[in-house]
Amino acid sequence: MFLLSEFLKWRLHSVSVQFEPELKVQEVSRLKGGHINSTYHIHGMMNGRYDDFVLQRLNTKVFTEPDKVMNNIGRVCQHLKKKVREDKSVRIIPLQFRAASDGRYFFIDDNGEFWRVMEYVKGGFSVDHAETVTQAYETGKAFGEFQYLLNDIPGGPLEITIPRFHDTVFRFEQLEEAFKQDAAGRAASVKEEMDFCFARKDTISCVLDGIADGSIPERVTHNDTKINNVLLDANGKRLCVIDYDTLMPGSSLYDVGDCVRSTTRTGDEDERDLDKINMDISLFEGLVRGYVSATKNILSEREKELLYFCGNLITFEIGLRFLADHLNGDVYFQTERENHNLDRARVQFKMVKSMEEQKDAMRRIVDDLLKEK
Ligand code: GN1
Ligand code: MG
Repeated sequence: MFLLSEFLKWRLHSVSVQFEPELKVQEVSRLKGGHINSTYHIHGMMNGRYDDFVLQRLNTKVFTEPDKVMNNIGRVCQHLKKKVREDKSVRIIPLQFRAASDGRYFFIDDNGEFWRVMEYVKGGFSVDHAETVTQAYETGKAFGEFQYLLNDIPGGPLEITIPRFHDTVFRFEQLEEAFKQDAAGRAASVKEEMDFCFARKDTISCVLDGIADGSIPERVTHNDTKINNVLLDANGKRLCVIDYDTLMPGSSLYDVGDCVRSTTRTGDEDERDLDKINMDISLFEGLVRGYVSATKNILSEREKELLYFCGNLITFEIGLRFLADHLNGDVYFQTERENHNLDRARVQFKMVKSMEEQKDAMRRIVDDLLKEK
């Protein structure tokens, strides 16, 4: 648990009352998990009743156009609410944002910081990698359902809030540039990691190629489908998909890929002991089973063909990003220790290796699941 300074608590209180003027804050704690925004759990008393909510400061260096982020979120929430009303079999509940006293769903403080408030989903918990096949299945099903429900969102494509976010070729170029610039003087110490990346450079354009030739449709995608962005209930069933900031036009394969990266990993995203890191094939099976059961009817042939490989691709891409940030001096992802981003990059590359070794089994599993009725 992080200890918050009295000043920060006071600040969080003064922002909270912009959304809930009657609120008497009782407890504030930091919610861990994200590398970009700062997120807090507020427990308070309002009109004689206890209430809990999530207060979040958006990182506007990363999300440079927060109004566009909120527009996308507004559209998606509205559509999801309609779907949940219409179809009682839908399990995932949409996030609920609270309006500030001026009616807007955010508040900008005197320092220009961008804040917003969401309902705290009671009884929800998350894990950083799957502990059971059921958790893997529920995660795949949650993101599959999310994608399926957004398949017919009206009003055209969402806004692009971070251009080229999952453009793996661009991410590779960014790494090359970071290596060349060597801003933090770390290039000489990552030769082995760079060799690993260059050896795989020709495998990274398949999704972009598919989007360009039309065989892969651009959909409404979540783009940050880590397992800890699904809340599970006390019975381990999917309850809610969270973290809507990177909702954008994208490929379904990005979302499955990031899900595979986090869900099937046998250790933490920043584990230092790489012997603990592998891709667990039974978790992969559970995850794909859940995802396919929700999306089979909307996937194109090319999406199906690349389903077995997208975990490999996105894990590699996120490894490139962590390594680039290490070379740039840790300017993007929040870090808590020396070489934190390098440790994270190494875990991703170990996962890529493990997936390469299990490629045939992964392909077989996907093919079999797609054939099942
Ligand atoms: C960041 O902050 P968080 O954990 O929600 C990042 C994702 C990465 C992820 C790696 C906007 O997400 O793209 O996959 O870290 N978000 C952004 O864990 O860059
Ligand atoms: Mg995120």
